[in-house]
Amino acid sequence: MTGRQTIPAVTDSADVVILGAGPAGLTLGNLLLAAGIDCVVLERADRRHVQTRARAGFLAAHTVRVLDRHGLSDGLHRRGLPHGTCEFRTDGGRFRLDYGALGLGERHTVYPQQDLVTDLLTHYLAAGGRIRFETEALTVDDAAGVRPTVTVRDPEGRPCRWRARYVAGCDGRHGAARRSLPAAARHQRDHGVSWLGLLAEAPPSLDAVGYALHARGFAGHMARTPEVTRYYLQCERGTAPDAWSEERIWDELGLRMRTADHGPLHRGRIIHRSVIDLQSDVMETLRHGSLLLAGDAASLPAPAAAKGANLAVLEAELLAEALIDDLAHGDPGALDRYSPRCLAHIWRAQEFSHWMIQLLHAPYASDGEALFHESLRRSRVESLRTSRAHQEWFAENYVGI
Ligand code: RFL
Repeated sequence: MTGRQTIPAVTDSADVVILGAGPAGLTLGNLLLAAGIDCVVLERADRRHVQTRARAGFLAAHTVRVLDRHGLSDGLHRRGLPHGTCEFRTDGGRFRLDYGALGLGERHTVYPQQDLVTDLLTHYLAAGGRIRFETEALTVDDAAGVRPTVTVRDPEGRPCRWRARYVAGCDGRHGAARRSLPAAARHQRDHGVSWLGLLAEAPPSLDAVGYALHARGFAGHMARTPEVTRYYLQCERGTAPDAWSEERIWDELGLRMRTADHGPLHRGRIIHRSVIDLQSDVMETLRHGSLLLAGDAASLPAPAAAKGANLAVLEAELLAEALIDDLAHGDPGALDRYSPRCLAHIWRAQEFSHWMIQLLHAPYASDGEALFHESLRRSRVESLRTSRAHQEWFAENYVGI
């Protein structure tokens, strides 16, 4: 924005302007609304898109407790499925870990992210929450100041501005909150691995999360609903989502999951596919003046350990507490404590996610130390198979947050 006349007028305001209607933004909106804090959610997509975007499915016990505490968990208790077992398939055979009976004794609840988002949105609207769909935030201006504004494009394509006391950046990895901050504010890592992420219209084939470690690459199996299963296939970086035919996908899943030894997969139509480059990042700090980050905008964990949506809900609760302490109780230190509180959880999740990535993927042949790394990996798998102490550690980190 340069010339003064190009800056659109401020047309509306709220104490907290929340960018993004994902798990982070909608959890935050519900908690602020319940505490009587004036807020609004600005969402780039339309309502249908927000309610049908299939992503996560494994909710940690802590996430369920947060949603329970705030009366947001009816749907997941009615339709979610408890889950506490994973199965590793390797050259040496298969073994199972009943992680729900190990570590802290916690299980996942399998509940599709789009259903959780629908529940959060329904609850927010029923409580009188304000939301603007098809309203894209373009920039967060004067985030360092006490009265920041957000420039948006409204559903008619017109630019306008919202004024806020605080802006909550819950608009994901590529949102306006991050774009308004210097690139140096981020620590990042590219794991060099890509997955073809698939949703199949087929019932789960295992009563466990399946992790297949194979010389051809990793393959994963994760239940979503009794009718839909998520699969992952490690693929070459740069693969187009539609490059593989359905037949090739099922054949490759069969090979890597060793169905000849362990039983067939239920095949079905592939209803969604995307290519995911495994990358992780963490923002140096989650507070930049009046701009506060939560969810994928704060930290992106590669999806190998299913942490992203769980961190988003945890951070939303901590951010709500901090904003309520600041705005309703006049505690000036509350927002300063928000970032260090979250970063401790974020780095724990990142470390475990990094460990999972190294467990699941063989080194590339171009890696000059491939044999060394592959031998370490085999030893790690063997330790996980045989050591109770290692299994306890795995369980605590796998389902914990
Ligand atoms: P979201 O869900 O991306 O929501 C952000 C929202 O912001 C909107 N938006 C904007 N709105 C206004 N102005 C702008 N400029 C905007 N830019 C974007 C978007 O339209 C969107 O509605 O972020 P949030 O709330 O931080 O939630 C994060 C989670 O969605 C994400 O971490 C998880 O989906 C990650 N993840 C998983 N996490 C788990 O905890 N368990 C899992 O089992 C799990 N499986 C997964 C996953 C992510 C996956 N992908 C897509 C890589 C499986 C996959 C395939």
